[in-house]
Amino acid sequence: MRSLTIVLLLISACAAPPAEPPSVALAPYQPPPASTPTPPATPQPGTVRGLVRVFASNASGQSTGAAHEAETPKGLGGKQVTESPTIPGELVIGTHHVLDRREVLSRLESIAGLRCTHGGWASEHLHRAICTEHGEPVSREALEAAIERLTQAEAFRFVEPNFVAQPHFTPNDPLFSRQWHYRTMKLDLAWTITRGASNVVVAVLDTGSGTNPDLTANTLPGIDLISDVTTAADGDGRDLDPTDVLGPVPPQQRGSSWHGMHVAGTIAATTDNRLGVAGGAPNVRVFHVRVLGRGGGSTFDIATGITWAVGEAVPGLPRNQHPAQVINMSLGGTGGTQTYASAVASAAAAGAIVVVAAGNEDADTATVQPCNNPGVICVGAVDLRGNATGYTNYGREVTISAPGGAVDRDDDGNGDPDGVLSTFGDGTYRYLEGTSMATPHVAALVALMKSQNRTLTHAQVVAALRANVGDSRSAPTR
Ligand SMILES: [Ca+2]
Ligand SMILES: [Ca+2]
Ligand SMILES: [Ca+2]
Repeated sequence: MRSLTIVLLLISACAAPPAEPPSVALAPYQPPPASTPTPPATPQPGTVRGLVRVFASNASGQSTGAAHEAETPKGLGGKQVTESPTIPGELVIGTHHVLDRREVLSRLESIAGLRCTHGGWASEHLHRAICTEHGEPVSREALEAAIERLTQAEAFRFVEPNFVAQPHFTPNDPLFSRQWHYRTMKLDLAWTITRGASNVVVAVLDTGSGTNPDLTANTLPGIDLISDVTTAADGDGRDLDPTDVLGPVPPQQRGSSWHGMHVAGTIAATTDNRLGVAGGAPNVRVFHVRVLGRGGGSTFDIATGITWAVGEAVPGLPRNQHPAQVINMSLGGTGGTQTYASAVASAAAAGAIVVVAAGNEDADTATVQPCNNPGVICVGAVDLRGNATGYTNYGREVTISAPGGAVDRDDDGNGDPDGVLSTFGDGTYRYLEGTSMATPHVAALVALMKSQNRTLTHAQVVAALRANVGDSRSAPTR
């Protein structure tokens, strides 16, 4: 079905778009900087003893992707970028023959009624005209009408407005060149339209928070909703400190997996700050809802997280002061249908979009919760080439696919694993792979969309996503 090759016209209503097609070129190899994104040290398989698991791994564990046919995705599907703004009152005029400035201005006035001054040459056959009316630049509409008349009269070889061209936003974060996963989604094109609104908030329901200076500025206060003391491993049940103390994934019994920190960094790592990585929605904000602890988490705690995140009253808890418009859940299992349905309905009623992972078992999503809840956007994983990864789950429940990476591959030959590079809670940056990593790419994209239009519903978001993806026969829906 669909791999996420996004052109983001959907969020471009009031945009200042780029003048050129986006670059998808991958960066050449560079020697590792001081803040080296460390290749995976220990396997973190997705399976844990709890009902609900994270969908990530930093070592493939799957030796073959043979279940998926390799095919290059089609790309942009013929979508056009929104027309650029123009410089008021200005025209660029191409001529067949060398004309002097008076002749150009004379034709503009006699044929189109335009009063202009000559604004110089780009070549002997390329002139600029600056046209005014009552001391103001001629309006865009009047210029368009004049261009029509001049074209009809064949006054020149061509006449067109002087358009504003802009560079694609390339953040100065030193590790951005290794974040191939944003470029394959064409998020760099999206960033010329919006980098997100600071009042759009994404809740990350996952393992808890850690410390990474590249994420701090975009992080709002969160909550620890793990009700079972053993699972929580922080000495108590629910509390207002989402700091992670123990990862959910054996065999690591000490320290965190920093799964939630990695997910949060993909959404909103501080961007263009000359440090570390970029985030997918650079100016939106995130908060951590700690729902996964030792061995995983419970569907009850996750449901609590959803309702609290969107600002609903939860007896016994202070109300969330910064309700989320988007919820990221890079987790799942095979139970809890009614519990998820109830919580997801609450999110929908609050206008929030719920984005979840499809899972990493190379299996059908029919029974995967909450992926199979019709109210969520369920995300599969593709690799650097846009093909389904060997691990991704697949099925008609998968809404869309996004870069999840493959850490045992180096298809771009840059010497680094083709995983998703993001923040860890110990201040480092790591490559991970998984539908867990694909999901926050879509959550970030939805946050950008919400930044442009806060009223977008689940159905509208899904329709917009589906209208702007490339097809790939190998992507994870069958
Ligand atoms: Ca606690
Ligand atoms: Ca950064
Ligand atoms: Ca690579």
